[in-house]
Amino acid sequence: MVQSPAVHPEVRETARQIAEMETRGAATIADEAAAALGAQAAESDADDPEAFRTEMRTAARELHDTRPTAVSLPNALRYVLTGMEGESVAALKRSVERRVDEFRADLEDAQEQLGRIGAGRLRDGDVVMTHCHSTDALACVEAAVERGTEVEAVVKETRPRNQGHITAKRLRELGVPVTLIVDNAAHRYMDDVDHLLVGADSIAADGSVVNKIGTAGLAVSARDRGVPVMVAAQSIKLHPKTLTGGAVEIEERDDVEVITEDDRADIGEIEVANPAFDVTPPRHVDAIVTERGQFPPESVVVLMRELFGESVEEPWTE
Ligand code: RUB
Repeated sequence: MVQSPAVHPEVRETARQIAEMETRGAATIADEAAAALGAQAAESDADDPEAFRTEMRTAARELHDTRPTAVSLPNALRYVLTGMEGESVAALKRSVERRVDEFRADLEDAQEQLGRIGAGRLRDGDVVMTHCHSTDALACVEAAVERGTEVEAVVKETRPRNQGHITAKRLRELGVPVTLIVDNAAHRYMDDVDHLLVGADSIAADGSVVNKIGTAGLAVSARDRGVPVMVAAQSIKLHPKTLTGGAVEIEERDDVEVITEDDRADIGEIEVANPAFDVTPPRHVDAIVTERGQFPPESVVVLMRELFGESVEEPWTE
């Protein structure tokens, strides 16, 4: 019987944390997944190069199969695995470790850079409305605050997981005044805000933005009120498969996030739907702010071609 290669406990634990949303948000997921591949490589006891490669692919698959929507995850795995090179296990290990370090450092630099670019859109006295918790979106506010720009925030709680609470906490740490609202109050507050500021899990070649469920309706509301919609997203959020007609899979999560089993039993026979993300069309987005500058959504495809070309490898499936 062929033994399947050992997956490092850190890979298994990282995969569990991503699947159960203890680790969440597209950039953080990518960062942790890359770190787990680093642990797999560093502590591998594979005795020949092919065994090492197989082990890395198996680990990457386990991480890949956790959540389907944030493209930063496959983009991170691809970056690490395509840089794996060498004739010996020792050389392969070094190449993976180098690639992981590079990826994680680039991620941090990109977020800082996009924060500086996004901050340029915020003026003294502006009020931003946020949805969910996005580290890329918060980087823009942080850079603005560092420049001395005074901003306030209307923070949507973001059912069913209330990631708005994390956003509110981070904003308070930055000294930003926060008004927390329930999701249903968003349209009521649209006249009081100057920007809708959100992150992204994936951006398609046509400029559509895939982000936390509720973003699409919020963007319609913002359009209705003339509020500009700003999407903060590092280039690892660009979904290369959409260049060749692939679709972004929208994750459907467990019913218990929406309703307790007791409440459900009390109501009687119902279906519960819990899609975690939705798609905002490019016509409802004003700017996608990346570390390479800000783009009207329709032209993000240019950056995508430059970064990925036309072919998209999936080295974990080989
Ligand atoms: C998080 C979410 C965030 C993006 C961007 O969803 O939709 O807006 O992931 O986050 P979930 P970041 O909580 O289900 O993972 O800017 O930190 O990458």
